[in-house]
Amino acid sequence: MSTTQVVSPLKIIGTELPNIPWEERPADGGVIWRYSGNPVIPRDLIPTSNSIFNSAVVPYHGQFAGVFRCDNQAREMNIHSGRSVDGISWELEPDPIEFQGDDPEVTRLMYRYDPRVCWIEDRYVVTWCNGYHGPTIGVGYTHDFNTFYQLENAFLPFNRNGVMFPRRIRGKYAMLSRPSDNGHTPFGDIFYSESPDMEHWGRHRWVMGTRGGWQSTKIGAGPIPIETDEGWLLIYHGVLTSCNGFVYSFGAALLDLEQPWKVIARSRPYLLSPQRIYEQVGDVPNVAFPCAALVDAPSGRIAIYYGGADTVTCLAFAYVHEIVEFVKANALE
Ligand code: BMA
Repeated sequence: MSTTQVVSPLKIIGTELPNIPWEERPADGGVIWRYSGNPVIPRDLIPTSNSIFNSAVVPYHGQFAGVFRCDNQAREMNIHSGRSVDGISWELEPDPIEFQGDDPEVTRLMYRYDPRVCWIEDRYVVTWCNGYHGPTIGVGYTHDFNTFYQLENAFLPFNRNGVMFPRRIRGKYAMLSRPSDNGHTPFGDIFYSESPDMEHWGRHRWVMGTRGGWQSTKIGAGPIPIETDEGWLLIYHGVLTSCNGFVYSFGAALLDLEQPWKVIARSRPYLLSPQRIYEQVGDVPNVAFPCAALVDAPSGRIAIYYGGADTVTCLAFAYVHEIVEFVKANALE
């Protein structure tokens, strides 16, 4: 593993991650390039799984841990804990996470999918799309990826893509989300909400909505936003409706640091669209759906984890400062 020295005026707020999974940019690579060994997680890594995708990983005690969307062979959607030494080769718990909580009305399982994991203050906060008479945003936390505690659902149904910011903003916890409907929602804008206690969410602000092309049907926040001195780098998915159905790509935006509902710039082209066979062929064709990014702040290297075709988990690499430059140089008006 080599660490290319990149000179950039952009300052990334974060820690070093010298063992970030990494592969150098190939000769024909652009701003973002895929791991040559994709997919990193096959659909059948655990005996009961139909598919493992749209999953979230974080650094953990010098190695890596995460929460993984595993749809089982009954096609029930749930989330599992997992660990890895190198971020590429993963061991997942065969059984889904069982959340501890005060109120069985809240912890009762309907379905869980599309987790995100965010280190905030002293714990790993997990958010996911939680079935509670329709999809809403479930919130929980863990200290060790063994015991997980569940808090109140953040919102009323219907909502998806709940993504926490990694620190308080203006003294409050902050989350992006995407209000939706109970089906394969044909619309969707990103909103910002804040909370004093991670249970009561309010002061909702509209962040951004659909635009042309790859982001014309709906958009939703992807990985935990990355803090830079120029703003929050948000990688987000965008959906277009083709004659064959939805196509999920992802791009990036830069949000104001203290008022993240203010968009500084947003990319007109996508960063990555489903063009490889493992993104085009699977249970849901043409889906590249990012849920996590590891960051090595000093070098700016990031490793983006995304689901391929709602079937497998994939990895792509980029530099934070190059994505920020890409967003600014290719910004929507
Ligand atoms: C969304 C979610 C995602 C999925 C996507 C494409 O509504 O269900 O988990 O990747 O559709 O099927």
